[in-house]
Amino acid sequence: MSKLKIAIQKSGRLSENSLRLIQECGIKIPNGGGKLITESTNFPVEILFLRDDDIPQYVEQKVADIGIIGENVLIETRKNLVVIQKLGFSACRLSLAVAKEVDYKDLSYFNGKKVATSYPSILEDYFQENNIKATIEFISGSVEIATGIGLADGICDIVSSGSTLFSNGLKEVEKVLSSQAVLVAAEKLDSEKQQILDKLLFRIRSVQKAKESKYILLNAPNQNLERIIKILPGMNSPTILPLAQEGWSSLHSVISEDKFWDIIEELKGAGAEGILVVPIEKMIL
Ligand code: PRT
Ligand code: ZN
Repeated sequence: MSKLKIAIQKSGRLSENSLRLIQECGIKIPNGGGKLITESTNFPVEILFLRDDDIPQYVEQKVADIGIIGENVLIETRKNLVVIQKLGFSACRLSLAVAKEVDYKDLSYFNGKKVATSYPSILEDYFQENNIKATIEFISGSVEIATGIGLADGICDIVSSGSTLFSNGLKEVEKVLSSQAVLVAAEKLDSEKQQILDKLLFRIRSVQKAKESKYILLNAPNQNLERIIKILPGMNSPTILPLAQEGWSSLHSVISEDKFWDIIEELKGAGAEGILVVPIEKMIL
């Protein structure tokens, strides 16, 4: 039986979350011990550990079937790949930045200027779309020092917390692109591999759905139950169990995490007590 080959970053900002996602899908990966390729012991996949910049090419050339990379790398490398699932982790943005003393008003500042970046293709498209004529200076790393050493008037680099820009005397002035980790594949997989991928995707989506949801348990007097049910935007109708205490029930439901804080006061106001909110490990829909 064939195996689906998954390329993930060997070491860097995507590695830990990529491996964790695979493990949360119940796929056991033996401790690699620095190996470049390893097989799962309980699911038909092989994991290839690579530099993130090489992953698009490996997937396009079918050395790997699917890969996990940042959208920034996917777009920059301009390979013919499809995004099959956004993964939500390693979120960041690609932004233009200038020295903090610069009196920056708008993008026209960059006309006639030199900008250093490791993302020349994305930046070229961005300047073209916005009618800016600037010179793009490609550098492969430590982009943030380019203005300080007089190589460029501005930079275009990945920003997450902003502290790298800050500590290099720079300020972020335009967001060029938002990025997160994505699962990519080449256009067509053979049917056996497609079946494995479908199974994997089903698991990934169950894990993601579970992360967005919480299981809620609460106690309430029976006469308030109807009101409480209306407040809870559950999956289906909630489970209601009688408590030993006469006239009281326990109510169980699933809610999305971001809604919880909005409705907690309403629930208390409607007489809910002993509210418990617990994480869900997997959610099968
Ligand atoms: O060795 P390899 O080539 O595999 O790794 P790499 O060094 O090229 O990439 P890596 O591990 O740094 O990043 C992998 C991916 O993580 C990137 O392609 C992005 O999609 C994503 N990501 C998320 C980030 C960041 N956050 C990030 N903060 N990539 C880089 N940074 C760097 C940025 O370049 C800058 O130097 O962190 C600094 C800015 O961070 P803040 O928090 O100070 O703003
Ligand atoms: Zn890289």
